[in-house]
Amino acid sequence: MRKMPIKDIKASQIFDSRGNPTIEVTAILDDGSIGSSKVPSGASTGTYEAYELRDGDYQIFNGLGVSKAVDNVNKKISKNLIDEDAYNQELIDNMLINLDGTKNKSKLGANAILGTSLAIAKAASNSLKIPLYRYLGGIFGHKMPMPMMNILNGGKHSSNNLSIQEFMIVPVGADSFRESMQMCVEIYQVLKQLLKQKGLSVSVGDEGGFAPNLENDEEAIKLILEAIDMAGLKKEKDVKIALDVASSEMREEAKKIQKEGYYFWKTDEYKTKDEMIKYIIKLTEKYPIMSVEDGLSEEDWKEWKELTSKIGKKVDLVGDDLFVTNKERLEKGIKNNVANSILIKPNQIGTLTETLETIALAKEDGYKTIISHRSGETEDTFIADLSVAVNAGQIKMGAPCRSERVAKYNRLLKIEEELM
Ligand code: 2PG
Ligand code: MG
Repeated sequence: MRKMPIKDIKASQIFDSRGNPTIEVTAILDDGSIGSSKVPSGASTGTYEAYELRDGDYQIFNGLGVSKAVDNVNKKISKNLIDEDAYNQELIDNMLINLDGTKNKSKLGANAILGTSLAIAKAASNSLKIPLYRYLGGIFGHKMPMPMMNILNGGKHSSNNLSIQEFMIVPVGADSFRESMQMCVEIYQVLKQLLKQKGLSVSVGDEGGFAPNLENDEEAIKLILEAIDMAGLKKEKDVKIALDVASSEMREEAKKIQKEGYYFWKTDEYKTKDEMIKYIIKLTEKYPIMSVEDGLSEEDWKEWKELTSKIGKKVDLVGDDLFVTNKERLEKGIKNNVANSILIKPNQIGTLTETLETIALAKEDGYKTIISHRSGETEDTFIADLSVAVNAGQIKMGAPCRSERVAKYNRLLKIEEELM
């Protein structure tokens, strides 16, 4: 088997779309091929995610510097990986996991580890002169994903009064990725006009969706349905709605007021676990909602099971904070009939190999896979290629607004052209 030794690995501190520091890792191979990876970062992070190493010095970047993670790559990781075979991703990732030695990658930092893992994969694909999606997926990776576009932001991604984090449109009637983009973009532009007409704010949240103050969550859904209609499209047939409730945040807020359920902190509304289940079911019955992510918190396995048994046959119930792209947590979900879909974020687990293993497990057990960005992003388009490589089916990357999101949509448009 041909091998390609790693010649050098370097890291630097750069910035993400929220103006916070993040890490960029560059891998250089013996034949001169280069691959770089810029690591994203979440705001509504799950408790069980792999550890994002931050400096914690509050005098500098409010504690968010990543100079320790950068040092770990430059001083520890590179030394160990130089001369190893870049074409053997599994070996590289296992070395990274062993070098760290902790369960959640807290010693070297999952950001340092993921940056290295993905930079090497990119360098390898450049060395072999094949597109990244082809390198990752082989000839079987051919399916364009359906975008789930977050066009109205709330929760921790905005300062408006909506506690639900993401209101997304899913262009189920589109025949191609290009067409799905056209549908979503046109709805986005119509929604902007609609909000303006109503005297509502058109400034955007972290993921590029509008973030107006509204009466309540349902008004957000109604406005989107109105925009779909005004764009000349049919709800249900052409476009459905997806929500990311990000309810672990509501749980966190509830804890602050010494309660055990869900606190919609922006509107001062409290729901017990039981009321939350009823609320989610009511929304899915009333509106054309095909997918609900984190409708319940990362701790509430019992309630998740109940929700899954009640509406899991007709609605995609997506575990994000619940599964954190972690095989063990997904296994627990599969065994207990909890959820039927999983959100995939490489930085939740920390290496490419583990990400691919979790995707494989989900597919084996009939769970849908949705590749996802983070709310703090960069211009890195890795996830676009990944979604095609693994035939993920769905991808969420925010609104068609803010270049760190648009870069990924544009990458997928190019991939579709190549595949045609
Ligand atoms: C989510 C993500 C991405 P964050 O909850 O699904 O939309 O947000 O990156 O802040 O965790
Ligand atoms: Mg989420």
